[in-house]
Amino acid sequence: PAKKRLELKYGAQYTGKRTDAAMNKWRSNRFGQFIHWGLYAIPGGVWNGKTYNYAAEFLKSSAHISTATWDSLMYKFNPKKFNAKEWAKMAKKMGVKYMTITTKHHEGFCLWPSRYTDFNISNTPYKKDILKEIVDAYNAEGIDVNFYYSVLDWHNPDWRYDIKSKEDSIAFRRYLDFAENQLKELATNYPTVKAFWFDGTWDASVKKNGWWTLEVEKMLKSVRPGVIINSRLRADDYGSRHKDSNGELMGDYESGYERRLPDPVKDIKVTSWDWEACMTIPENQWGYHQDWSISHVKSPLELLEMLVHATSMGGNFLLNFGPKGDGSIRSEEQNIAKTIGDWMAVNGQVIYNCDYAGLKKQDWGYFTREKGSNQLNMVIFNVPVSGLLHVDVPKGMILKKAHFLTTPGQQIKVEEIAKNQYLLHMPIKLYTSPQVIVVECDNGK
Ligand code: FHN
Repeated sequence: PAKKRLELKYGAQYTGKRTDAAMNKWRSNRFGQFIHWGLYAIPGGVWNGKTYNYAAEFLKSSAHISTATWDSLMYKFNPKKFNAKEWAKMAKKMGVKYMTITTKHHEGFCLWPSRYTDFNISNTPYKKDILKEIVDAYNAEGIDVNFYYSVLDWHNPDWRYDIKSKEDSIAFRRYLDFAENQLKELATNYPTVKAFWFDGTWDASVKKNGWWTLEVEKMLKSVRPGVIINSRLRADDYGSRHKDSNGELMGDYESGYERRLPDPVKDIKVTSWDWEACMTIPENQWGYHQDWSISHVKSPLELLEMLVHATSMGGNFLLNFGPKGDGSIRSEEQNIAKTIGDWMAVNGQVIYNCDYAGLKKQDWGYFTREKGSNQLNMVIFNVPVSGLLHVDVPKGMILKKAHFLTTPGQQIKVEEIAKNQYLLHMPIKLYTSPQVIVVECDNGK
């Protein structure tokens, strides 16, 4: 029997993908830079000479540092080497179309001069509105800026993990007002903000207040029409998160893919909604950590493959950077940005504005395609020793001609081997970067 639909007051507000201009732009961006920057960048995972291997932005908790001690890091926040224009230029060269920055992470420190707390940038030796400098510099490069906001807050005494008493519910209500005021302040004072990226919403206290998550979604959308909200903000009447109790996605896109991607074969269902995956370069470090030898550090090629993988399944890829306390960006991150950017400068057309192509996944790599285009893109990460690339097409689709993106004059042999099955003959040699083949096709609609 069909499951009965529940009447929800705080559930999904609509079904299906948003198709307005703001959402279409968000989707076409495909590649974004995540920036985790806060007081945790100063110790960088090291406290009293001891290195803590857990995520650097959790050092306060890993090293059992008192709130008063941690908060006093504020008086050391003076990034002498910070240059917003350099950050934005690096991002532009890497090929990102948007950037999402931690306006406030779990520690509670605000990168903007919030009137609702003293724990903010204006009380640091730096004093100036660093968030504004960053927004302006990125916008000047044509990069959309989105705001990350942690609802979980280790600084604010009214924050609660759960509501177990009358006192808890009074304090937490004050906290929710505080957070909503801050969000309204951000949306009002930074009018170019394109999206809000919520985090720290998994605790029982938030789940018991699903009404607030909807109120915030509505408030932001009324202050900033078109603004985009990730699913992580939301909880419904029953505390169901991301998806409501009827299984409908809440917010505008699914943001549960963290340090992982959907399986390209088993999880094809993700292509029917908007989603974004966020990724760290080391194993699990978002804020700056001095010692990257403690885990595997992903190579530019691994990261590029993830970006293509996400695009091939209709998702965005948000790659994280953790600037240092002095405002500079570590050389490892600069090198990664450069290598990815060099590839994107040549091949970006198979990422931006591209989507799931509707073809069966093959071992050599990924398909991407611009909606409605008669050009199919193949991005090859694993070249078979035979040089033969297998392609199964949906019924009615015909592959006509193919060439490497960079050498349009040189045809690659397209051989039809059986009904709806082709082999593309790729020259056998050593390739040192992901190759892009563009196939002209007839969709046979
Ligand atoms: O605890 C945070 C973590 O520091 C980081 O901000 C990530 C980004 O998605 N979110 C939380 C863990 O889910």
